[in-house]
Amino acid sequence: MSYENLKYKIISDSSSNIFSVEGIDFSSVPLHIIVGEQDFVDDENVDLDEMQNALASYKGKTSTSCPSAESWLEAFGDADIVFCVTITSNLSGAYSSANTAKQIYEEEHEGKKVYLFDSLSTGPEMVLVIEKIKEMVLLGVEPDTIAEKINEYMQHTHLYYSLASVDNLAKNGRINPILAKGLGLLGIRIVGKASDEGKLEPMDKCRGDKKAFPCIIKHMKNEGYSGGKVIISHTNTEEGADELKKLIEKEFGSFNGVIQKNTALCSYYAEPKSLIIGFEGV
Ligand code: X90
Repeated sequence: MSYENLKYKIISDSSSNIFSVEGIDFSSVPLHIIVGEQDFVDDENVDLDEMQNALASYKGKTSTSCPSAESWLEAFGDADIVFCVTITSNLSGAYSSANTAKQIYEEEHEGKKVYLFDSLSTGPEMVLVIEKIKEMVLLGVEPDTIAEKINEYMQHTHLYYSLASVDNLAKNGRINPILAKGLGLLGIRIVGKASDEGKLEPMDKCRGDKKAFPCIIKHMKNEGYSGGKVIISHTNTEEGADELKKLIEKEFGSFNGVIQKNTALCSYYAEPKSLIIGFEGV
């Protein structure tokens, strides 16, 4: 079978913070943020200010939920070749439901194929992977080779974060409660990374952005960063993202990337004034 005339599609869950990708068929499958009676669907219509207001005033337990297998299937549509990138399987059920959808899709449509990637990460690192898949699809690289190269590429991309609070992570059991204890001090930024297993690995406590940003730069250097692509995503801190961008320019000569906004899922866990940074290292 010639693979050139096949219909390709890239899909991710909404933790990637993007709803479209220029020049290729792409869909985002929403996670949900539940605040009491309110269900915030993380798609392009979500009102992030309304969500933050609801979160600030609601006193009960809040939570998130991952896409169902049905919603993944719906996103696969009628594509022949699907490349599907999910948030880390160690913190969410999204990978597992996507895997169920993959089994069903491949069984129901002979010859169609879903390549599923567990990012072991989220947000900006997923965007790097999506961009790399797109690049290869447009170059006409054979799908099996794309999958192989993406698995290799993911070994060299990294994710760091500076979090203003770990409350929602702790309340939802996404961070070790012993680690979380004492991290909630006002003005303290938690700088850390996505571990190799796709969990949060807090590394430093820094007082304010002035300390946190140089700390991120130090870690980027340790990961062998030397001018590769960078994506910064922020929750309500365009200023913070800009400041980090300038620091990267100063340290490495240029900023080879973009700044994005966290949408609902990432801004629920990376609370206001937090940043997430994905980059290519060694
Ligand atoms: O299935 C669900 O309900 C979603 C659960 C997601 C839990 C974690 C999201 C973290 C988002 C925090 C900083 C980056 C951490 C990366 C660790 C791999 C953003």
